[in-house]
Amino acid sequence: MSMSEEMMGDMLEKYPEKVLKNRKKHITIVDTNQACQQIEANTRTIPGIITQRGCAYAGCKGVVVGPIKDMVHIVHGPIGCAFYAWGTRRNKARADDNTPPEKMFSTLCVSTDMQESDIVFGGEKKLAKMIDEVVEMFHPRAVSICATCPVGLIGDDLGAVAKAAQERHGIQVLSFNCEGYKGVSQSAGHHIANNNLMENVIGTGPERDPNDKYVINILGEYNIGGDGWEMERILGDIGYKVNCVLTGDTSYLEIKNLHQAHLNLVQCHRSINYIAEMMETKYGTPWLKVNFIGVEATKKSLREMALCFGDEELIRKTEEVIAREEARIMPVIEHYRKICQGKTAFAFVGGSRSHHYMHLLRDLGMEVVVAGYEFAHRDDYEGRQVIPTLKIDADSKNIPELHLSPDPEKFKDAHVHLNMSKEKFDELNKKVPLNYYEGMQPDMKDGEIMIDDCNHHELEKMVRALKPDLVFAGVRDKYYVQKLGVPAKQMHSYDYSGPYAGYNGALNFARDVANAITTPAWKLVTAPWEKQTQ
Ligand code: CFN
Repeated sequence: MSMSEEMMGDMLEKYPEKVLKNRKKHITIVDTNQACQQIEANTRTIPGIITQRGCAYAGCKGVVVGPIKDMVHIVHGPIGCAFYAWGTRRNKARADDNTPPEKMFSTLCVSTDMQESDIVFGGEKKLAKMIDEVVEMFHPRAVSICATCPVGLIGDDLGAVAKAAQERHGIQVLSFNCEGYKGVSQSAGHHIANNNLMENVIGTGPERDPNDKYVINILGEYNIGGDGWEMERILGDIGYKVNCVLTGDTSYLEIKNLHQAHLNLVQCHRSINYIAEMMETKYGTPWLKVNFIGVEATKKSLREMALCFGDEELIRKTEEVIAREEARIMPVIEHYRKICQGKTAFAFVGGSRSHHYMHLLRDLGMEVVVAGYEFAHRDDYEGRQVIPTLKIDADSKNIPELHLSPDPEKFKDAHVHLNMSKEKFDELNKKVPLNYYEGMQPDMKDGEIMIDDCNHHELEKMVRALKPDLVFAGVRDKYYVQKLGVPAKQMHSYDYSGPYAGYNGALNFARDVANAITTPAWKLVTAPWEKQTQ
């Protein structure tokens, strides 16, 4: 029996039989001889287990809709739901040419503060009044209403209230039926938010300017700790025009113009794949899965993007920026790498970051020996092969159309308009192959553990048994891990640090990781419960 199997047995033995059977399906010991190991994911957490997941409301209001800065977001529900979705995610925003300071509302926490009488008699009137007040006081460009659990239970008709308010005020009022209990995690809320934005906002702005070149959106980037700003810096230097970042530091106006881009980049696939796919169907906008977390991952993403546009000048500029940035940061990274080399980590974050950060940790010579997501779906774990079918059109210098979809059938007609010879493209494509696996498992090694919806009991057992040097987790598991004497970093909001994306992000991250590993503080900790048994 391998060490991993032995530890798993010990970890699961506490469970009643039914729970054990269920949890086993959510845990995989990686065996690279098997082409695809299945893992159960995106299913209901067993009641009573201390899960780290959030709810549908968190996924809709907290993740996708909340960061839109020029809208006022009304939480229809008890004040607690509003308060806990306020300000904790560190999705940074600032005024810019599109959004003056008086149209910035992202720091507000607005709620109908439902009381017992609202539950008994209904909350629609209170909500309608609140919309009127908000419009009068703030003059936002649009308003959102997000439902919490009790609203669904008492049956308030959010859609009708929103429609009437829209007619009264002449601005868009979007209602999201994202009651917390919908689905099994925040993932359902992402989907609800994606559908509404696609149906009612995206594409309502003016048409694309035909003279614009290299226009892109970054979908699934929320500017946590300023990540999106660092990506925009790099992409701007290369010559891309970033049309919209969805939804980090973004405005309602920019989302209306989302259809103007030539290419959609998808940073967090889990929360935004729906919009990427719907835009591909509706507007023919190709999308490319990227990862700007990690030096190597950033380089790969930049090269793939340039290849999508099939433009020699862009490829030259891309290499120039990569060389410039690497020359600047690699000596410092090398210094930190000496400290981090050979250390092990656990990564257990949300629905995409665990995999993204594996790349950056590898840049530092570290290995992620246990990894998992809270609410990802099977494709985020298992990966899928992406086979681009290219039809080359060497004459046109128009917009690129390259589809990187897992379904080659769907894209038999996909094509790239090249601004270089076909031979040159083939040569580059050999170096940077535009087909790859995305997903966690193909990036893991034999004997490493992949675990879905890991709970308090399981993580504690694994930390005790495998003694990692560092754990990347959320705010709920950070502190008990530290009480076990192991440093833990909160990878949802980066504690108070960041950005961690791109080149400057890699520097910040390397410094923070090296600091965490070398501080002697955690080794001096005795957990309160250990003291009691002494
Ligand atoms: S910023 Fe994103 S990257 S959107 Fe998603 S799946 Fe959450 S809030 Mo926390 S950090 Fe996390 Fe991802 Fe996409 Fe953040 S890994 S859990 S719902 N997430």
